[in-house]
Amino acid sequence: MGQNLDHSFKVKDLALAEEGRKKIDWAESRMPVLMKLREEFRETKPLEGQRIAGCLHVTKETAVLVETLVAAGADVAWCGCNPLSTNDEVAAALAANGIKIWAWHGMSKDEYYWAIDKTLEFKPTLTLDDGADLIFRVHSKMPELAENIIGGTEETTTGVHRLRAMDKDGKLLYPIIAVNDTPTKWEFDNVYGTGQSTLDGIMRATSILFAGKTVVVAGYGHCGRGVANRAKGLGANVLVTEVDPINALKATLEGFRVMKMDDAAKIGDVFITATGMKDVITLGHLKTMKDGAIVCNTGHYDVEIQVEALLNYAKSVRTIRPNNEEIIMPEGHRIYLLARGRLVNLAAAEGHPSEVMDMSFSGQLLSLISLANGTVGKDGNHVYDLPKELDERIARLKLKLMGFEIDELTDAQKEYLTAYDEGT
Ligand code: 3DD
Repeated sequence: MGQNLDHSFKVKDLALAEEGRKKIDWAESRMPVLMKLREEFRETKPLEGQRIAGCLHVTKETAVLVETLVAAGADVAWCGCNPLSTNDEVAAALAANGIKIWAWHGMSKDEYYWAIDKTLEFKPTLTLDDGADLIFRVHSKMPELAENIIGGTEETTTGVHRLRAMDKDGKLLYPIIAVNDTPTKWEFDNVYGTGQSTLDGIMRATSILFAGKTVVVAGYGHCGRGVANRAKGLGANVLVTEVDPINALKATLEGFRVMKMDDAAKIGDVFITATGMKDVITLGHLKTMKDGAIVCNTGHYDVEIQVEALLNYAKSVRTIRPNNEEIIMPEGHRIYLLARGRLVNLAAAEGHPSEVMDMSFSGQLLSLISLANGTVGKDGNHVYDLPKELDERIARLKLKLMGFEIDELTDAQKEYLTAYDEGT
């Protein structure tokens, strides 16, 4: 593929582009729904004239989304949404293909926000976020940009929680579609994607045997449920900690032991936080853990484990394997911290498999098109859901491309749905 370099970008090393292109080609072969939609929208160009600023992990799957947005007519500028999650080969391939992208693995905090500001320099008409850092940047530092912004989308649970809070306080400067809350994202990406990719990250950073290990999963929401069930499938003894009684009850009835973190800390071998909350594993917990305990986080932000307190308290720290720091505690036991407490699935592996991102990113695409054509977001600056018919379009296409067929309701059955004159 020839190189198109007459645009602004900054990546680790453009020479990595060829390897990155192979990764993107591989992802395209596993994302049939997005590729099918790309064919359709390449012709109709529903995003013609739109300028999209994207802040989302730069992975091989994201590259398929970016190049689909361009095929649909958009002008795109991109940055990562986590300093540790950018795949440098993929970033190089996007830059070589004419994409304005500022992203590399291991960015400092200043470089991270510098990159976000670079994407905002081209005055977007649409924003795409994962964790809402770009949206927050517009709202806190450049509110004047909002007059050009038709709307935005948000990919992840914690980002949507915060945006709904802003909506409630009347603080949103433009409408947002909560892609995370779309069933074809939430029920699959969060459960099966997070479940598999989190264990993938742990395996790459430790190469441990899961069978027989006591795995403690903090949080039994969609993500935690996926992680717990995948670990169980590998033969681990899985414990769950929770603050929500309904989720805790679900975990119990699905066969997991539920207990307080204070108690789990003493017996766990591997700890995985998936709560979206801060201070879930504290220094106090870390002090009581067994020698050799492995600790990591799969939530979007790196606040779930008290990493700074741990590193300040440590007697010594050394990187024993990539994304794996051995911490000798004053008490004498060793703790293994993965990816410095940042999301282990993207920092130590490749994130979710392409097959689930296929649906999540089709939701992103259809959401952006719905904002651009005005079918969603015209009732004020609020958080909106993707219309059900669009969500079902993704599901139907996925099933068809997987080779499955489903039944359809007959007219009589449709009538029965709303009838109230028939009983048992
Ligand atoms: N996320 C997980 N895997 C990803 C991948 N392969 N590419 C891009 C992003 C990826 C994170 C988010 O899409 C989503 O799962 C979340 O809720 O953060």
